[in-house]
Amino acid sequence: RHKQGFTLFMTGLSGAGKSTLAKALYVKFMEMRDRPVTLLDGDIVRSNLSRELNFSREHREINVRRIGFVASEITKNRGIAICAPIAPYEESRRFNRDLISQYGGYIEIHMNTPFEVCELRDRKGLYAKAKQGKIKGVTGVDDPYIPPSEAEITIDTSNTTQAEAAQMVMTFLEKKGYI
Ligand code: GGZ
Repeated sequence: RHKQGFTLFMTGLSGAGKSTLAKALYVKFMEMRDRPVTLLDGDIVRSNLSRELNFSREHREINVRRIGFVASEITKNRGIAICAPIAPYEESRRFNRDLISQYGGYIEIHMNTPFEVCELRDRKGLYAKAKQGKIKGVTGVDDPYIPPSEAEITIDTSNTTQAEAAQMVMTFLEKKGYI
């Protein structure tokens, strides 16, 4: 019997822990040797699929829908897609949910680590640059992040270890029969 495909769609601020969790889950699914796994991390998509796009609302929505389209094809073919863009707007998240749900599972994971913690981590110096006025329109600083209203899983990495966060997702997937 074939299990259905599914998409894990992480959303949250830069520094909230999306990529770290996405990579940990990617490794876990690879080790299962069960189905093909595709990681669509925000920066990888930006430098390949969405090179010409900027960070305006319009372009962010296009970027997030592109990710959703690729994930929907993977899900249709019974694969596992792990997506990790900021995805700050409800419209494109809703669009992806409706699209992907036609073919398999759509699991939205809201990384709701507080802004202050993301800012302290500031791995890529994004928030420092925003503070110095070197870049404008940074999500959480002077650009909006609309929290999802119906996320399947919510994770705050300021009070959860990496292992715990990954386990929360695996437990959810087992309970729902996706793995
Ligand atoms: C937010 C920005 C911006 C602005 C560049 N706002 O930590 P990072 O560096 O690697 O992750 C961020 C990434 C966000 O791209 P996404 O494609 O995930 O965003 S969206 O879903 O809104 O399309 C950050 C970097 O790009 N970055 N400028 N102004 N993040």
